[in-house]
Amino acid sequence: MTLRNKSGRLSEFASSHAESIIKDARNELKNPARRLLGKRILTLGGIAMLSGCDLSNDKSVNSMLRKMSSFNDDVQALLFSPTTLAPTYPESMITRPFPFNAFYDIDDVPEVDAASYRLQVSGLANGKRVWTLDELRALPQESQITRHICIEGWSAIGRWDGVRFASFLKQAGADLTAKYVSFHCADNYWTSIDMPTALHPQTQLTLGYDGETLPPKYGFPMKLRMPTKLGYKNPKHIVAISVTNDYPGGYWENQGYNWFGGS
Ligand SMILES: Nc1nc2c(c(=O)[nH]1)N[C@H]1C(S)=C(S)[C@@H](COP(=O)(O)O)O[C@H]1N2
Ligand SMILES: [Mo]
Repeated sequence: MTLRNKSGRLSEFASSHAESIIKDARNELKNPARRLLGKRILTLGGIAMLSGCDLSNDKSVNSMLRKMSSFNDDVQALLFSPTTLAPTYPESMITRPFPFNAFYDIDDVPEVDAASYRLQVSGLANGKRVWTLDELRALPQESQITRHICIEGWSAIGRWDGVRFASFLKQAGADLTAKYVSFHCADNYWTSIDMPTALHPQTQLTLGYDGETLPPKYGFPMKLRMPTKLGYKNPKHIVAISVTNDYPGGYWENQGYNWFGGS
């Protein structure tokens, strides 16, 4: 079987987890139309895999996969390149003011108390399990100026400052071979991502916005910033992170938004 991602490199993660990821996603396909879609995709995908055709060279397989990937999580995950970077922009292109969005009005943004804030890390992690804000701030920080794209039809460029999520996961003793990382938020929002995206170099545990402490409306005290994912995959006000092999879903994902939600 030859599974290749966008950059044409064999994805070991994709090969080793393909079957179980497909199984999990299939279980999630609840309404009849999506179930039918899933069935058809698995058949075509199965043929591609079983025939051992080179997915990066075979044009017809490629275009078939591209079509499927717009609505199929498994295929998107298989094609995700862990190393391809999202575009970055100069400071002059930052969108001001940066838009606010949530499943509620800006007046209802949760107020999280900095002093009593604790980040819980649970699941497949054998390192440190509770983090204070000061401990997170003491970790090496980096910045990115990237584009946030919301499925509701807007995009904006912002600067986010924080800790590279891959190094945080290592410090937290996370099992980096697990399939998912899930996030629970102070406003009861939740979402989850695949491990290759969690380890992507631009995936950031964000503590600052535009050089300032992350303001409440953008997710104080901490959010996850991923320029490779759509807005709803970027959780704000994170209070708990879990490393798991059990498909965690998400607030919008469970209402029909695509789970992979990215490039
Ligand atoms: N906790 C939490 N995180 C969330 C949401 C939310 O409602 N609650 N909305 C998501 C959506 S749909 C978008 S577009 C972005 C908006 O982030 P912003 O307010 O920083 O622009 O947050 C995402 N993360
Ligand atoms: Mo969004």
